[in-house]
Amino acid sequence: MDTKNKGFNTKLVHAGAYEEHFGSVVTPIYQTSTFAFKNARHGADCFAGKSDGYIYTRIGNPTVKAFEDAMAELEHGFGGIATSSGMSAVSSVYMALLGQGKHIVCSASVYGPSRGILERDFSRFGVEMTFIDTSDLEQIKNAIKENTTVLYIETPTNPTMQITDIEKASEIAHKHGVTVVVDNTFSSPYLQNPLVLGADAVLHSITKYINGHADVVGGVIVTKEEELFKKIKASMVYLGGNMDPHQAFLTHRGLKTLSIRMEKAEENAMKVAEFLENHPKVDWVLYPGLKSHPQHELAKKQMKGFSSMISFGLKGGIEAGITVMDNVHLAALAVSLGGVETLIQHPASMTHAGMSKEAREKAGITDGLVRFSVGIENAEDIIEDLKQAMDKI
Ligand code: LCS
Repeated sequence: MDTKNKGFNTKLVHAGAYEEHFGSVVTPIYQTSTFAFKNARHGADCFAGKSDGYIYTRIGNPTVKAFEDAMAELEHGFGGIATSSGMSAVSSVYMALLGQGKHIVCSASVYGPSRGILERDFSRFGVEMTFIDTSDLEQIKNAIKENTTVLYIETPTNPTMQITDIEKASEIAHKHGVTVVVDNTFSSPYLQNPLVLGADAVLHSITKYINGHADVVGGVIVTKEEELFKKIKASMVYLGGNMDPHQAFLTHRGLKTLSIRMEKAEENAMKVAEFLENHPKVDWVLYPGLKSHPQHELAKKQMKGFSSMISFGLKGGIEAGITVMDNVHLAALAVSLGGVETLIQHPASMTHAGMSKEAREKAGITDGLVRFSVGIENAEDIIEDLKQAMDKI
């Protein structure tokens, strides 16, 4: 079914599923590593890009392609590249766009390993890097140098919830020929479309909202143009970071309910954020949906909703945070986010433990910060769980 001119929910359910599979309503799992060519000429044509046939699952697979096409449509891009993990998406983009003597400008507060792989690995190959608060456009202007090739933005940032103006940041970057990449994991295409706002590539850890059920690890990249698509896809294929067919099947199944999951999670998150903001033991709350969030107006303009990630600090600092984390019952004390279940975790000792304390403090990831991923349970049960845990402080 051609879903190009259909609404978002119709795309969620039907996009990508237009190939003939014996009338199967759902794209089947093509659990095969390789594909037989019709003859030698056909094989040569597939490799030369003159025929559309499949070659080898690391390069392409119908189940994976259905998911990639759906994501490309939802993100308004040229094409999708599904990967084995979100980090595989991040590293494929870095591998394609960075090189010796090249420079990347990156949000200081991003998912720990997205920064860690630059500092630990890409630095060994002569890549230069500057970490800044990309929500401050002046800092972007000042950080771009002659050899800058990439502006890498996470918005909202993990876990500090800073919002970067994608449209304005892209304008600045494009004046200098810099490629803009946005990690859209915290928003999903339901809430934010970076390519429409001016970015050149968007990526996701599909482990989070896209799949939504905490049972798959994976990633996806969507580019606006064909040229960039080919460049990143080639790096992904050589790195061997492809998504496998079973992963793609599960992820595509999860994707179909993205809207209704996001709506419910956001409705719950707003209630949880308000509860936290009014609780006497809470020092501060960061949720883009709260008027107190420093970029609330920008979030309203750029996003269709505020997602369901909340960071907060307690007056009793990290000790109080540990009491809460050790005493919740409904919320699981676990990393990851964006699933149907509520999770709580401590970035300084968990997701961002790989960063130096100094870098964390500079990025706003303080020891007292507790991160909460609100699920789709009943809001009153999530709040009751937090309340009884906070009573123990
Ligand atoms: N980008 C963002 C914004 C993320 O939050 C994560 C993972 C990744 C990329 C990497 O994706 P993965 O390889 O794990 O699929 N974030 C995690 C987190 O906050 N807790 O655990 C994983």
